[in-house]
Amino acid sequence: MQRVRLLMGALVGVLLTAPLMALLYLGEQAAGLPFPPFDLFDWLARTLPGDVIGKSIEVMVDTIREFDLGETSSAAKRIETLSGLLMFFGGGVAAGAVLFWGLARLKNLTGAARYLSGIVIAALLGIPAILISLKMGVYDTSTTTSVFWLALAFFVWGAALGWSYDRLYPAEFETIPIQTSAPVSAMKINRREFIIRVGSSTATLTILGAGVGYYLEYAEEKSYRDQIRKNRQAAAATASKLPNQNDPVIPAPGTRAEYTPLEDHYRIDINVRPAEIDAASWRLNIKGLVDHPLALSIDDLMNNYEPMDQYVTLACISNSVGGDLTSTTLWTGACLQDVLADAGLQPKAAHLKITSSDGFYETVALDLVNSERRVMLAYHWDGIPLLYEHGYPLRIYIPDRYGMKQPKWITDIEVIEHDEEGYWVERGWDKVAQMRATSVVDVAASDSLFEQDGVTYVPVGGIAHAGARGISKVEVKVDDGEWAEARLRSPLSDTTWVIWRYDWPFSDGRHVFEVRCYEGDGTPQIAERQSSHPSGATGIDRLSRNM
Ligand SMILES: Nc1nc2c(c(=O)[nH]1)N[C@H]1C(S)=C(S)[C@@H](COP(=O)(O)O)O[C@H]1N2
Ligand SMILES: [Mo]
Repeated sequence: MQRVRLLMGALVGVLLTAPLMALLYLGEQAAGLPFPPFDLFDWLARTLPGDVIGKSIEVMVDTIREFDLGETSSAAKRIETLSGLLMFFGGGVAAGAVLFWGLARLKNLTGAARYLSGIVIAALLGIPAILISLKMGVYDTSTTTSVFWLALAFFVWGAALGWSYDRLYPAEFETIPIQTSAPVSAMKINRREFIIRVGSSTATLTILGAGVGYYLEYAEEKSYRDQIRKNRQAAAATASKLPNQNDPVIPAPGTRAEYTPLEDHYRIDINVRPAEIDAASWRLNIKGLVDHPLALSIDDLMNNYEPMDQYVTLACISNSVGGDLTSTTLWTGACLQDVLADAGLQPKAAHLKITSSDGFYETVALDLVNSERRVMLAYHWDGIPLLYEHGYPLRIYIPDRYGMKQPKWITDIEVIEHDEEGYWVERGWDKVAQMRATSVVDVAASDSLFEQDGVTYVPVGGIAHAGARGISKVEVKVDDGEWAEARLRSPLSDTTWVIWRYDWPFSDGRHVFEVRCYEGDGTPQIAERQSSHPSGATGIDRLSRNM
């Protein structure tokens, strides 16, 4: 009997948690109130031990590749979104099951005590949820309003659980042993009716809440996209052509885009949903060991410093050889050396601790900043203000380092004396995170064969990248042949990837294409296969094709 109660509790949990989530979502979309499921996910991602997180990311990335779930970083965000929703939903269903099971054992609890039990269970779930939301979320509403709203929602939900139990299993039937089967079947019919009634009203609430919430989110998203389009049009007027547009080396058809369309740029961060910072009230605080602490607006950064344009290839340290967690676009920003000069560094200043609105942080050595004018505080990508997901309004660029060293959504730069570990360094990743030299075969374009002097060629191509160290040579090996030199297209800048191309005399059958590269100073890339943890993936990329 207790098992049946447990299942009934889970069912009621389903029926009541769905509208709870839908209404919380509606509250978020309509009034900027907290939405705990995503906060819960983000909190877990920050709190669980680094190796657990590392392992989960690895499994997720492998799964996405294995099952071809599309571009890695957006598939990962979809999985994370779904996990947040499912965890919260699972918690609600489990609470229903536990409550019903408990009340079945405590037979003599009646009326009010049952409601109270529901509210206690709700509090066990709700109080942590409220605390986590307050800690994690950046919401429009005041703390009091947020707490009141969440407490009310959980209270009503818990009371509804208790009430459902009381209606399904009236106290007077619990204590008297049932003699005949007539009341039992009557009760069963009542239960079925009750579930159907509750189910249809909560389904209506769920659909309404989620529907209106989704409409509001969609409308906001649309106006955001319209804004981006306007920014684009304004930028297009002044945009210049890519610097290598006349290069004779044309990428083999099927090679990834040399300049990544902005909407395809990979995205990796510790948030289910990106921070949406209001730039009008936002300031960059420069503090610590400085003579003049600064609070710069985005206009200050754009107007008081000569804008720097740099084509940049960014890569995530979690990227696998040949993976898609790397992209190239045009970054614009202010030189960090110039900004720091205005703050006036004190003699003991040695490191910069950069903090972001999402709780992310990293430390950069001043030695590096002082020796590298290309380190910049970037506010534009592809000629327009950074998109929310890429760090609006401000992020840093540090040449030759993986993305994990380069905070988005920056709010503070504190000048400090002693080095500190950054977010991912504390979780076991490489302290320096210098980009590895890697080369990738994107394509052996057997549908783009061409003939020259009576020989049929198949264009083979891909990219090679070694951070800011440049690429001097790329070589290709087909099957058991010799390593042969590929042609290199001049890159967009000294820090972007290089497109290579190799036209191979076609022969049909199955062939294996391998590639390796050399850094600017001739250092060969690491040929040994190594996974991305903790210092970035290495190894020879190979592509096997039937032609
Ligand atoms: N504030 C903040 N900055 C961050 C991160 C983050 O989680 N939070 N992730 C870093 C990592 S691991 C990478 S790979 C890059 C990715 O930048 P993108 O999403 O704009 O491509 O952002 C970096 N900066
Ligand atoms: Mo990353």
